[in-house]
This record gives sequence, structure tokens and C-alpha cells, in this order.
Amino acid sequence: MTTNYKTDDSADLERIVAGYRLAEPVYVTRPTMPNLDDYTQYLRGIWERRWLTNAGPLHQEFEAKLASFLGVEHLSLFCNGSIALQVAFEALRINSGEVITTPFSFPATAHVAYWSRVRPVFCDIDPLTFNIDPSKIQQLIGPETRAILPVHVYGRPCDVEAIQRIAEVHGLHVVYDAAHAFGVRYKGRSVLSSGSISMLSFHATKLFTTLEGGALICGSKARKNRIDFLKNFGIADEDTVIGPGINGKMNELQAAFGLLRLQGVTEEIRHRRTLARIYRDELRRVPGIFVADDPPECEPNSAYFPILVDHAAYGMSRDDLFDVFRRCNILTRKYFYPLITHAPCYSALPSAAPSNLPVAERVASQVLCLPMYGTLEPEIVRRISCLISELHVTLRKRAAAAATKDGLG
Ligand code: T4K
Repeated sequence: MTTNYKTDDSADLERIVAGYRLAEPVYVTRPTMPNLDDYTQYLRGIWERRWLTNAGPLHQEFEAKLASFLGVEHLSLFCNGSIALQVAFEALRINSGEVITTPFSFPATAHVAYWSRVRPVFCDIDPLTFNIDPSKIQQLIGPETRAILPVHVYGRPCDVEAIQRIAEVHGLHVVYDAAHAFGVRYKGRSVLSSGSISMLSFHATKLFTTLEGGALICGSKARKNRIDFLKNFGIADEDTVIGPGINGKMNELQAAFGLLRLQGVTEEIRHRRTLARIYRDELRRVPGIFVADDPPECEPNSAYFPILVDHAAYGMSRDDLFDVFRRCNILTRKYFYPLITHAPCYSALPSAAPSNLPVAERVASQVLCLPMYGTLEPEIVRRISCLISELHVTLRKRAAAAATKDGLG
């Protein structure tokens, strides 16, 4: 039974909002800042050396330490994840034809294909992981297909083995948008080792940040060399330009921030996992709220905490729950609504038709990302979970009372 709280429950709702409203806003995410004195020390060194960018000493140190921390061999730092992904396409010479990708992601994923002159072909997603559904890729492959561009959405690993099998049969590259997958291990190894190239984002909203920033991870020294040339205008040395590169370099201030954050990121992930456990334990019992489990054999990073809200079973729509949260000063986000396919630049593509993407359409209409970050207090997570649970109980009681009244009437 569907209940409209706006007409039936306004007094109850006001009471709940008043009881749960927080004095200070709680955002969906917050960066964990390194110690300011430690950062100032790094800044002093940068000032003294006057070496600001172009593979400076901090860049070199950070690149080596980060690769070792992530358990990967060949890693290149970037100014941000979007430019990194664009360079990945150029490094693999994917600059025409089609790429099969997911509509359930941040728009940057498809935009990068567009900027590489490659047409995105959208594939529906898996209802449990929200990642591209490998069983639906095959039927989208045609003579123009050059690559598959999956996203480990919320940091949860794609079915990398199934995707790799399809890619090998058809001679396609797999480029992973792993923007959310920092530190995730799957079946005993870094999920970033999958495919031809993986991209990480270190934006301020990510669990590991360098203000803005990103990286590409690939499987060979030769490919890393090509990537490093391409991110520096294609310049190999003072006399040689090997191709049409771009400026994708990370600077020394970003690298310093990254070096400091690397010291704290294990604790950041540990705390996030604790928070995810609390959310799961509290919300599992609430009818109409779907919380996805981490896949088996995965060491997760708890980068995000998405839930799905089933209006009929919960008693309130996702959008109404979002509004209640906002009134309580809890600033959740509808990542990733609307689907990328709803943007006018893609909506006319045949693969963008909603009838081709039923799972993605449903998930996007129900998803809500709850606050999740390294300095979030467990008490706030319990409070948010209680609010979700109390709203449901109140709505059910009202619906039951209304049904009884109707029956008597
Ligand atoms: N692929 C995927 C799958 C991605 O998710 C992204 C980026 C990319 C590719 C591209 O990577 P980059 O080129 O960005 O490296 C944010 C980010 O701007 C974007 O980087 C990110 N995905 C996306 C998921 O989220 P918004 O528009 O939601 O950000 P904003 O400014 O509304 O911030 C969200 C919340 O974060 C704020 O309410 C508070 C907090 N915040 C934000 C910033 C910027 C802070 O506390 N401090 C800050 O400095 O897009």
C-alpha cells in the first residue's frame, strides 16, 4: 500500500523532523584533512626548491609509494580522473567507433568517450551490484565496437572475469572507470589490475584525495611510458613529440597532499567499513530499504553507502525521503540520478532508450547515498538509520489506521 505522507502524516512528520534535525549540516561526504603543520612542512620544501610541477621530487615519491600501497606495478599520476581517462583512450588508440558503457555513473564516464570521438553504447546494469551486466554486453557488440568501459560503481568490483572473457573473444580493450575503487581488492589482488587500463579519481569527494587528482594503472612499462608522454603534451624529450598529447600532470602541492593522506588512508577505510556495518545492521530490518552486500571475495573500501527505497514497501518515495533528510540538515545525494542517458547529448541514441535499460531506470529512481566519510561519527550513522526506521513505522501505523477507518466507514 502506498502512503502519501504530505496529506496524511504532516503532524507526525513535523514531530519526526523536529526530533532528528541536526544543528550543523551533515554532508554526503567530507575530505579527511592531513595535519596542517605537516602540510606546511611540505610547502616549505616546495618554496625552497621552487620546483612546482613536471614530475618534481614529490610527484616521483608519491607515484612510487602509491603504486606500492595499491599493490600495482605501473601507475601514472594525473591532474584529475577525467583527463586521465581521456589519456587512457588515446594511449590505446581508441579514437573512433563505439564503446560499450553503463548509464549508471557520473556523467564524466560517457563524456570522456564523447571527447575521444567515440560513441557510447549504453548497456543495462546488474540489479544487485549496479555495475554493467556482462550478460547484456554481447548483444551490443557490432562492427564499430572498439572497447568496453565499465565502472566499479561505489567501489564495488564489476564481474571482471566475465567482462574479460567477452573482450578477449571480440578483441576489445577494457578500460575501467575505477574512480571509486581506491584500495579495493578482489579475489586476492587489486581490482585495478583488471582490463587494459584502470582510472582512479582523487577528487575532494573521494575517500583518497589530492584536492583534484587521478591516476592510470596499466599492465606494462611500455604502456606506462606512452601514457606519461601523452600526459605531457606528447613530448618524449626536448627534440621529440611522439603524438598529440595533453597537459594531464599532477603538481607538487597535490603530490604533497597525497603523500600525507596515504599515511591515513588505511584508517580511513577501516572507519568507513565500521560505519557501513552499522548502517547495514540497522537498515536490514526496514521493509522497502534495500542495502547491497559487498560481493564475496572482496575487500571493500566503503567509498559510498547507497540504499534503494521501494516506495510501496517503505511507505515513502526516494524523493520524499531525500526532502525529509534535507529538512533534518542531512544532505544525502541521489548519486547517480538522473541516468547519463537522460542528458540531451545522449538521449537520442538508440541505446539510451529507457526500454533498453529497465534495471538502470529503476535503480536510478530509487537510489539515495547516505553520508559516508572518515570523520563521520558512528552516533550520526545510528541516528540517520533510526530516522529511516522511525519514518517507516509511523507511515505504516498511519496507513493501517486509515485502512481500518475506511473499512469501518
Ligand atoms: N568517473 C566517476 C565514476 C566519477 O564519480 C567521477 C567523479 C569521475 C569519473 C571524474 O573524476 P574527476 O575528474 O572528478 O577526478 C562530485 C565530484 O565533483 C566528482 O569528482 C565525483 N565523481 C562525483 C561523484 O561527485 P558533485 O557535483 O556531487 O560534488 P559537490 O561539489 O556537490 O560535493 C559533494 C559533497 O562533497 C558536498 O556536498 C560536500 C562535500 N565536499 C565537496 C567538495 C568539492 C566537501 O566537503 N569539500 C569539497 O571540497 O560531484
